[in-house]
Amino acid sequence: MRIIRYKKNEATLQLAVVNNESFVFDLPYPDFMSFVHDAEKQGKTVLGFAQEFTTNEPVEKYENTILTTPLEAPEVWAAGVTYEKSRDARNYEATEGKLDATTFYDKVYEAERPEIFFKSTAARTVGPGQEVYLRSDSNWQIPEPELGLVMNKNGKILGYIAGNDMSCRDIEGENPLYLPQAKMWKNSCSIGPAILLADAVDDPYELTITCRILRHDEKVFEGMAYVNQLKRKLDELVSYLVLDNEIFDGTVLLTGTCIVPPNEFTLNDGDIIEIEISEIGTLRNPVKQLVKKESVAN
Ligand code: DO4
Ligand code: MG
Repeated sequence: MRIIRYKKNEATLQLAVVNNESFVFDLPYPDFMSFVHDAEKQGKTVLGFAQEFTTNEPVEKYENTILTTPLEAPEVWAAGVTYEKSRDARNYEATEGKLDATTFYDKVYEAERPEIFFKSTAARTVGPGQEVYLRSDSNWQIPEPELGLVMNKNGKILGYIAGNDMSCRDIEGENPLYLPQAKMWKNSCSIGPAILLADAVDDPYELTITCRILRHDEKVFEGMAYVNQLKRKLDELVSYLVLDNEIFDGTVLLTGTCIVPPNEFTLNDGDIIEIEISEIGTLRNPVKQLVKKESVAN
């Protein structure tokens, strides 16, 4: 059971529930968190409450909707180096390919404390079909396909979402202190296409993630991973995020990447990125290259 927002008409974004047969049922709430709060007020589970609406007449099939972000996440946080694949890729970019070197990425992969960083705000986060941007001062940029956790302000996991932690490998590789610049700029984060309700998932570690990159209608990259390759537990990542911290209803935590395109690959203007997570759906975004201005002051 999934929650989406779709364009009802030019002026209206409609919250809706999608059942397992891909039928869409409108929800009379302005946003996901209002729906969750009303379920709680009535002493119902979010899944049980959502199911009640699926006895209505469906309004549409999922594939016919024009989707937008299923929620305005006030903040998006991200965990890093949570999969072996990410550790190896970070080592490669930080050491100019000397794979036998031991770095702080090895240390953080093994350490008790995970790497958690601030990734995005609602204004920088886009949804299905919207452009993600390539920053103008990087020549080595990739998507990072990640499982996202949608939480309430207490860190309770309400659902799962696909996320793209767009990243500049050259900027981070030059110096880890450049991480915020390697991770955060206009349209550098995408989430969607739906929130898979946590109560509807038996085992989130069984979810699979696939990433495809299309260039001029040709597939130039495809990679696949299992969430059970994650070094840490999802609850463990959440517990570090909320420790002595205030988060807000609808915060998203991306849980790290396990899919990295080959080292010689960089995204181009016009590429299409598809991130598919089983049971959640496919998050599809076109890529746009930002053009360098004459001076950073302009
Ligand atoms: O240390 C950099 C962040 C790595 C990351 O974003 C990831 O592993 O997904
Ligand atoms: Mg990442």
